Amino acid sequence: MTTTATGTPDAADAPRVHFWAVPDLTGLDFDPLLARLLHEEPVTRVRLPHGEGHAWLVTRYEDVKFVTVDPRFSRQAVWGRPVTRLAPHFIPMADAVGFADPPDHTRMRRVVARAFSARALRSLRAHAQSVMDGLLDRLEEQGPPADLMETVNRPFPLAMVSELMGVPATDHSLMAHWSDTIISAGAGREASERAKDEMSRYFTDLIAGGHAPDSDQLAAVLAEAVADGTLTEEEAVGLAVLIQIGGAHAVRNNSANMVYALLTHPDHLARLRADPALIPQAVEELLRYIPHRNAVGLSRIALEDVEVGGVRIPAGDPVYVSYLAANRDPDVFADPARLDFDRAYNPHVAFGHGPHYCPGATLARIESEILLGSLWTRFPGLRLAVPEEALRWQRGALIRGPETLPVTW
Ligand code: FLV
Ligand code: FLV
Repeated sequence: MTTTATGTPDAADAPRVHFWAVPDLTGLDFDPLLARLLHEEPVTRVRLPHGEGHAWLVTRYEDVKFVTVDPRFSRQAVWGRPVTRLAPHFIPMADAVGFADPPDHTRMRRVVARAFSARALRSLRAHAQSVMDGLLDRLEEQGPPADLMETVNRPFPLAMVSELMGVPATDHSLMAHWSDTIISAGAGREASERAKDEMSRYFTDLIAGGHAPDSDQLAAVLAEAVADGTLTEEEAVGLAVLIQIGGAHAVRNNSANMVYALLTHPDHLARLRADPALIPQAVEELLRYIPHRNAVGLSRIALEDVEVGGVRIPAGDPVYVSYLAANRDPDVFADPARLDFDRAYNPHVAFGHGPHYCPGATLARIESEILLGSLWTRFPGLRLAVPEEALRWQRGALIRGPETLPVTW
């Protein structure tokens, strides 16, 4: 980019603004615009279906990492701005961790870390296997064919995050309904905002009630943090809502995409079944390979002029990073479009990077490992019950996944 004699950027030289129509994609197809921008315009500008104006989009691995750790890019400054975006509404509440910068952000995350301690995770791993075994018992009783989405991929992560949180089983379906409505771009702003209100009221009561049976459970940890003044009630509720949504909705879809990937890559599946010790590494590669979402999630605002990948981003402009594109950067990942369980070097950013790195990453990994390690052990002949072309994929989604996963065995 050239500058004018006065040193101000010449607007005519700024990258042109691409309208990102965000098509409903099939299977694990990679968004063609995103692929093209990574290779041709790694720091560019986009306009998304909702909000106003344009935002910068950063796609190269090193640039993505740079933006996510540099405090000159602020999440807090996004709140209240009509930044161009995929969803009609914002997912996090005003005081939620998603919109916080350090040091507030650090204070909130420290509280959550207690519910994700090594001790809590050990106990969650044991719980995960017993929940999975119970779901597969029921699947066996019911007999083929079955929708794996309905019988396994939905209830499993929902039960796990609810256990972490301290939400009783009787409220699981309520949680599923709220999470799906809030995280859908297609449900409309009104329905999503109403679901957000209802879900926050639920967590306000759960936290205030102090009903969590175990002091490690997040509702109890959050209640204590509110009581001792570490968190405001709004911050605690905002944290609970984001963790419940991420834990139930993101893992349901991502783990369903993993099952789909294996069902449609028979050689990969055969290797995993012959060598279960390979599962953790396969899960890492699937995390890298699966295009988890449509478009991009939450932007950051440049607090001052910052140069990214040789391009000057002016103060005040919103900036998105694409972790999906970064995971396909050929400078980091050899033959990035290939699903390769032997990939020796795989520093993927599927869980994000920097302060906002997913707090549930370890739990999500445990859940996917247990899912892939149990399904074919229990049902060796498990396969799609319909031709691959007949599968239907969610439309208008933020997080991508199949509508149903019909299988037989
Ligand atoms: O927390 C965020 C998040 C979580 C997630 O599980 C998936 C996402 O796409 C996102 C996101 O886009 C922004 C977040 O703040
Ligand atoms: O997909 C999004 C998302 C997911 C999530 O689990 C938490 C979030 O805060 C978000 C978000 O803010 C925007 C998304 O598109």
